Amino acid sequence: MCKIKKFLNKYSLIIALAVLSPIIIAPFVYALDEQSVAATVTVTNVSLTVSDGTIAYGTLSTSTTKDTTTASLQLDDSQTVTNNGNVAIDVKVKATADANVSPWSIGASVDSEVYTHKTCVTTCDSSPSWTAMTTSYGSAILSNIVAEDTADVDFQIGTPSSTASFTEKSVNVYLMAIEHT
Ligand SMILES: [Ca+2]
Repeated sequence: MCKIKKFLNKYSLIIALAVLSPIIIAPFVYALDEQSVAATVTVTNVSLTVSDGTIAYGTLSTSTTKDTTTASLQLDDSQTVTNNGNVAIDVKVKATADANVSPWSIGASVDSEVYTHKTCVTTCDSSPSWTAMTTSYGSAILSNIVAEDTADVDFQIGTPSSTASFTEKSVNVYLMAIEHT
């Protein structure tokens, strides 16, 4: 009995460590087992610019059209839309509703005090297809312009068949980018 007690006194520290060791080691094993996931985020930026942004149709007779294509006697002044956001965009257009245009109003075809303002986006210099604008944004005229890409738009004005107003009109146009879906 005395021998056992001496043995326990001598090796008690070793026995204690042997029992505790799994508890002490285990946390360090789990702490080393760490992995990371690299994560980034960017907020959508929908943005466009139009260059050069001005069209001077000049002085025209009644019931006359003039456009920005390179066709004979036309202005060769296509407008270039640039997607300077970070997502693909569609582009819509509308005509001004400003009082400056009065007594004219915009229509699908010219009439007395009614003018037209139209857009074309494909083969406009050779066989244009003109789409009439209104004072509201309608269907997109350009679709899926990717970031940093450009697209050309041509415009055509049509003067009223008759008018009582001979002052210059600011027949301005607005373009809006929406995220392509
Ligand atoms: Ca211009």
